[in-house]
Amino acid sequence: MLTARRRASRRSLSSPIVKIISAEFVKSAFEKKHWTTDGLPEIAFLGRSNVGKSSLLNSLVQRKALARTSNTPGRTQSINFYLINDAFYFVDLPGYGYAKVSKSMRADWGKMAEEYLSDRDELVLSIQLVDSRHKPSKLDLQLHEWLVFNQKKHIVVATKSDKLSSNELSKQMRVIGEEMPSSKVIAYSSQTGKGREAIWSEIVKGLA
Ligand SMILES: Nc1nc2c(ncn2[C@@H]2O[C@H](COP(=O)(O)OP(=O)(O)OP(=O)(O)O)[C@@H](O)[C@H]2O)c(=O)[nH]1
Ligand SMILES: [Mg+2]
Repeated sequence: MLTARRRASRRSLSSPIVKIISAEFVKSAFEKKHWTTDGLPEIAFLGRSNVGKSSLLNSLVQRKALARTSNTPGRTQSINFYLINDAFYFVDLPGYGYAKVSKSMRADWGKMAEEYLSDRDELVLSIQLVDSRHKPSKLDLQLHEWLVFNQKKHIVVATKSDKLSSNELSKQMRVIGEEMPSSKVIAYSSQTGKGREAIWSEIVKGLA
């Protein structure tokens, strides 16, 4: 039988988690000409407003406030670049689907996001977030179909899983899986860290 210590070391050996040496906010871009230009690979975080993009990003690098989180949906309106380990970027895209923003702002979201997603050679993986408590919305499915149709490498992360019992979560994972059948779906909670290693493992694969 393995001792607890050996078990722990075996676990850490098999852990895909990247050691975070540095994580820094680099810039907010409102236009293409402000995107970064150093050619490092990028992982993008996409999802409706308030779904937990900034929280996921913070929890992956274990910094409480690298990306701003808030209870005010629609807070992140620019494309924000965070440099991790001087090696790659996490890119926090504005949340979509917030009803109270103006029509032109909603159109801007589509334009800005589609421009980034379709033109960006540095993009190696898109992480689409959906709320684990709900069936994916029409906008979630629209974005998802766009990613699939355009053959963009992506995974789906079902956030806020701590708000469901394990039975409810299994049911919701089935529901989400049925709506997004061709994609990997990972249940996640920024409160408990559930799913964090699995997401890192996909990021490492994306960067390879
Ligand atoms: N319980 C729980 N709350 C979460 C989780 N992830 C995010 N939240 C909360 O949800 C709210 C929104 O989270 P954010 O990370 O700011 O969401 P966002 O997608 O970045 O939002 P925008 O920038 O407005 O698009 C905050 O109050 C978070 O604390 C989670 O896994 N569990
Ligand atoms: Mg945010």
